[in-house]
Amino acid sequence: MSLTIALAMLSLTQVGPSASPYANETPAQHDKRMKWFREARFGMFIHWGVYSVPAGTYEGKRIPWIGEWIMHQAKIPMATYQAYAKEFNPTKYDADAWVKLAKEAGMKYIVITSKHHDGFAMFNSKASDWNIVSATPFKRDPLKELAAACKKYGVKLGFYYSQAQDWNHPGGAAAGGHWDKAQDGDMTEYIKNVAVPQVKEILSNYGPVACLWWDTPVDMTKKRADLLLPLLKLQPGIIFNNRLGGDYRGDTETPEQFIPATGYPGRDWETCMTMNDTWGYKSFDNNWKSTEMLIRNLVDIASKGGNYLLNVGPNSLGEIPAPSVERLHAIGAWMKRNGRAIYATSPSPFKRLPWGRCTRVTGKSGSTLYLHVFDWPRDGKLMVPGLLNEVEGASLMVGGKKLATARSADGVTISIPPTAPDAISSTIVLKVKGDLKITAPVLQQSASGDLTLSPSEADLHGSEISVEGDAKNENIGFWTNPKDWLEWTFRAVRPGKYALSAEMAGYANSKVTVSVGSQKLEVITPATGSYSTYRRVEMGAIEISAAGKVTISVRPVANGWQPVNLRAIKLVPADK
Ligand code: FHN
Repeated sequence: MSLTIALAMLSLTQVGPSASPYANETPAQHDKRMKWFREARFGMFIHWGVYSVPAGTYEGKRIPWIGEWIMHQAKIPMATYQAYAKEFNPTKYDADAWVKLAKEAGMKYIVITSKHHDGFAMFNSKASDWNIVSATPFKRDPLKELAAACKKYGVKLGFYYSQAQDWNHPGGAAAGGHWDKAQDGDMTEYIKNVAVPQVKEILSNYGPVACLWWDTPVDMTKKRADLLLPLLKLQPGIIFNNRLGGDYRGDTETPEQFIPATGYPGRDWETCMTMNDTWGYKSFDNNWKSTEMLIRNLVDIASKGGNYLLNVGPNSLGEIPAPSVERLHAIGAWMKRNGRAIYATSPSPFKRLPWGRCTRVTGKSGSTLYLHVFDWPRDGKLMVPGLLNEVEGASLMVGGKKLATARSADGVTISIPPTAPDAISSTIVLKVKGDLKITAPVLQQSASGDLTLSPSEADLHGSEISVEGDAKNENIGFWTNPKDWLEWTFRAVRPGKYALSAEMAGYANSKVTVSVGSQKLEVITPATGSYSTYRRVEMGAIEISAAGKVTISVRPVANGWQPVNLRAIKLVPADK
């Protein structure tokens, strides 16, 4: 079908819920469409635009916060901001080199900002002159070049498009607040006149588009979202995220700058994250995450069934910052050795492992468990707690050295060499027979009654709350959503009265309820000045009336909750 006919058909398409190209998709069709995404696990996010010219500095001042928001943060008038385009001449841009870099890092797809909130089209747009071909000395269309390079190297390409927030087109800044008369206008008109034609352009002129990455759906009513949704039909099979608005859930959840505690069972998801503290280039942001953290994040995400969309913010010359390149090379080297344990794997069957993470591939006769060991045990024994299956064999992923195993009522113990093959994360391949049989080890109170309930033993409920830090410095963090809560279950052996205490940290006083059956303690946590300054809080006393299963839960109190970090809760017999 020609493009003209396809577009004509689109204008006849009825809007409404049926405007979704996937409204009648069967589960099997959905799985087929999501297949590449589920296998990919690792992608490159690229935030690139005119904001790379000021690079975080305006009128001699370093503007706080993320670089691509500089126009908004410094309330830069439209005309002043638009003048930056004249200096945007990325002569060092080399699409081939970018795609090769992504591919060598082990990334299977790229998502680039085709238009961010500054409304600047990084492509040749007929819908607005505020685009890289018309408004800059560069004159080239970088997306055309990127699409060609992606095709050449077999890397999928997706487009980010800021549909609801556009500070340089009248009506586009309605949602994000505006500061210049020239921004006045109607949001629906902006969507009709700018967003709709531009989304048509990016979905028509660049070959296959693997995903559309909408963003900041402020004020995106269903009516407005329905102006955009049918356009996805221009790219059969395209994936779109959950940020379109209008209550459309899309295909993917998009946790930003964090890794959810348990992933999103039943939903596909992708954590997007910066390597420093900004998405768009800032000349003075040097707060780079370590390669160790990035690799472990990737492993952690894969172990929870998600993808890692890791950002680079090229400068105005078209160069990806050297610290990003360095890290991507290091990740690539690790992926060459361990990628088999990441791509196309399923989430871990274990709730938590004391030394690292697990990914798995399950077949008809058994499973291959990939054990990602972050903390290599010094005693030569790696315990896989609760695993009851018969073992077929164990080996190191790199080099294939066979490892002896022993099974006991507590799980499987693998004999390992004295030193870790990889300081960041070593992979052990453990093949087991039959359906997976795993028992969650039950925490048991000691005979003296003392019990420490550690973060990694907790059951976390919610979207953001998660266990942070390494084994020695664990805490429950990212507890920013007051709906999130947690609980511990243990077997009590010594009934009696217990004093409860916990170490907590946070910027402000906060209120939580600690419950044990019908007993409730309302606890006020102190403002400690930071999320890493902990103070012990005496929570009060509870009664354990009989030996057996006990559950202790901690929930935010609706009025008075502020984010806190929580370290282990301690139970000590009250008469001690
Ligand atoms: O406002 C944007 C931000 O600049 C960046 O693009 C991120 C990436 O997920 N999305 C928005 C904030 O959620």
